[in-house]
Amino acid sequence: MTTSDAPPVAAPFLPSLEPIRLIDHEGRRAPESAGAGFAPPGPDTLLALLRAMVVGRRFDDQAGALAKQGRLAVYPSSRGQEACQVGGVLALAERDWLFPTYRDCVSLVTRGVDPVEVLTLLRGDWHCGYDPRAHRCAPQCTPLATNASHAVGLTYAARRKGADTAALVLMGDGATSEGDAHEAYNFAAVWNAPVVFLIQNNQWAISVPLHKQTAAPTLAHKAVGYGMRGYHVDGNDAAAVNAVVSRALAEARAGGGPALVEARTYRIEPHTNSDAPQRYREDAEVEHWRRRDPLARLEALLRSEGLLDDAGKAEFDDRADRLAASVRERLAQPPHRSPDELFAHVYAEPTAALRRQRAAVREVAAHAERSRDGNGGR
Ligand SMILES: Cc1ncc(C[n+]2csc(CCOP(=O)(O)OP(=O)(O)O)c2C)c(N)n1
Repeated sequence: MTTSDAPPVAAPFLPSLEPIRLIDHEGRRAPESAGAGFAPPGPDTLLALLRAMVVGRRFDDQAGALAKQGRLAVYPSSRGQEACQVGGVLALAERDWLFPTYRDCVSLVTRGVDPVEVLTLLRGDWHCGYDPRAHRCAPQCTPLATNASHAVGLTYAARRKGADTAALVLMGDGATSEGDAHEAYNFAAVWNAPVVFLIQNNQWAISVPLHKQTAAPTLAHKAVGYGMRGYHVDGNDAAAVNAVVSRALAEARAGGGPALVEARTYRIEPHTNSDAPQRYREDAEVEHWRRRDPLARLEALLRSEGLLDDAGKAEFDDRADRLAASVRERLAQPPHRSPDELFAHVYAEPTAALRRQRAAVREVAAHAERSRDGNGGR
């Protein structure tokens, strides 16, 4: 029996400084010590991870091209971060919920949302673009970290109703500096909510590097202060992300509480197509991370172990090309929406201010219509 007044030790929560890695940079199985007791997924899951990453990258390239053509207003690329998004989403059960950010279009495609619906909002079309309930995917959030407390509320409520629902929250490193992130971590731990926060640490919050955001040894260490488990994983190793998130979700479902998983990765492309990254980061850094490509790493492993050959890879590429062609075709025409629709679904009952704004927009639209008719007659 102890008479100490000291609080319980934090050691069980402590993440490793070295990221958990199951496949090394060259595509070989990493030594067991690097895997921290995690086992790589079996062949079927490894193949599914690569297939989804190949499809995700092709989708991402296509979306980038559509932004260049002006068919999308903006596009935040996922290139380099596919292992995080795919590894995390493939750990979810169908009944679970996904809470993505603007960066995470590839996670939605992996979850099975129609890629055109994923891009609907970014082309200035109808609101969220997909039905969140149908896919159990929350709308992509643009305000940083607001999705985190939504996930805590949803899973806490589901648990009280007796449902076995867990949630995966995707966040960036910059989002961890927001008050909303702290509130969500705290209440998730206090309420034992079955939520896994997967931080894609791509090392930049637009132009702000990680060391200007935090003095913590790793972002995963932040978990300790809230009383939840923290895991630090190689975010370019899809096998490791999948294994760690799968275990964290299973522990959360079994009543073990939430977890914070930091996946260390890198954003290869600009923050969005309107960013100029050469103003704040070195080309050499980008090149270093380009050589750590998550797709190449898993492909090398699968080929060396005889699980994938040229024909198998060509099948993945074909699937990806077909998806891109369908997106191109279906987004060839610009959307025709009434500006009036901006005001639909903001509140169940529009406020007085919204009604005034809607009336003002209607007036401007009517004026534009009249002048178009007038010009047309000349
Ligand atoms: C609450 C809030 N503050 C500021 C912004 C402006 N903003 C947009 S993206 C961004 C950086 C986000 O970085 P990070 O969380 O690391 O995500 P990444 O874009 O790198 O995936 C900022 C500050 C915002 N969207 N929301």
